[in-house]
Amino acid sequence: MSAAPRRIKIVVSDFHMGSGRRGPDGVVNEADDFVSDQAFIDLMEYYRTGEFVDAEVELILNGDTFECLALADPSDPEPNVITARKSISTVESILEGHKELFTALRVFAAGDRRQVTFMVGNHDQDLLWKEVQSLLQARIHPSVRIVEDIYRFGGVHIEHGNQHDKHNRWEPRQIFLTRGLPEPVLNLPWGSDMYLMCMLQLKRLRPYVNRVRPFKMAMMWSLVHDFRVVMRGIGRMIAAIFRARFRRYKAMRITLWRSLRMIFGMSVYPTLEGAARKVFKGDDTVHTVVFGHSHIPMIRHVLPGRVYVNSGAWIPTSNLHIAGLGYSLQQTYVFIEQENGRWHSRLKLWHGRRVVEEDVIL
Ligand SMILES: [Mn+2]
Repeated sequence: MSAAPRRIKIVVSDFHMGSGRRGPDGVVNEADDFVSDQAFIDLMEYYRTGEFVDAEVELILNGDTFECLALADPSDPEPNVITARKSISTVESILEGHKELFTALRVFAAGDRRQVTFMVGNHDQDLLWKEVQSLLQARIHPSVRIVEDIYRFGGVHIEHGNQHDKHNRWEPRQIFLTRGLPEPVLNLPWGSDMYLMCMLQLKRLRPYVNRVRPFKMAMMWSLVHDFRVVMRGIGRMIAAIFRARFRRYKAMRITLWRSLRMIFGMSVYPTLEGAARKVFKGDDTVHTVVFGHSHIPMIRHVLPGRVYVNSGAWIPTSNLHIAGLGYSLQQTYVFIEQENGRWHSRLKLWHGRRVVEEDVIL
């Protein structure tokens, strides 16, 4: 008599993988924040061997796996006009820059009882193109699944989370813009558009800009210690907002009013607890909500018997909050297992097995 195989789902998110930590010329590429290739390769190996060799394991990469926004070509005058062709070349450069990781992903996906699923996030909205989805299936495995919005099974609700954050939310009824354009382009959220049109230049100047939390304290710190760059950033933002009003393609223009509404409604890096509560209230059958996006790993019983888990992010973070002061890299993931017919989730920290050295990101 053989026991039924264990059923497990592993959720990770926010890898923000770029074109590799080293450029083709061998020079360090500061734009790539992801240095956990070996650790993740080890995690995938761990969950397909030993006690898990016969288990049914699904690996869910819950959005922002690919850092497509930061890979915009600096010489491109319209980085926010993202065609399928541009997205393919961006994703190809990420597959190339993290070759070993994707080879390991291919090995993982090839198993009969294993599945690889990509969710779409706001930094890898490019995965919405059918052409990009086919590319991933061709390069990794034909069984690879891409979920564009929400993934639900047995009372578990998984999504990246940006759709609950108005700055980074895209319009689900119109994911591409076509009117008045020579070819379809991604309909970017306001946050992605501004990231491309001003934050990116700032990131080239201060590569850690997106890795310091909380946002308010990072602003205060920078006002005191890096005044000129803050002023430059604000100047660029104002210029970008004004220019957004007069763009070549009408469908891509952003009114001043819309930008002002976004800026004054700002809550940068929310924990998304409120959004989780809303999902629970909207559906009685959901007992677990899993998000990424916030980069803040957490597990909370927001309502009796119902749990919200955030998978965190696999990129280094500088925390300026007094309660968690310092620089850290927490390779967190959500471990979901079916026990007696019900899915139970836990937040875990991957320590890796063979990692004895790593690139330093400062
Ligand atoms: Mn995100």
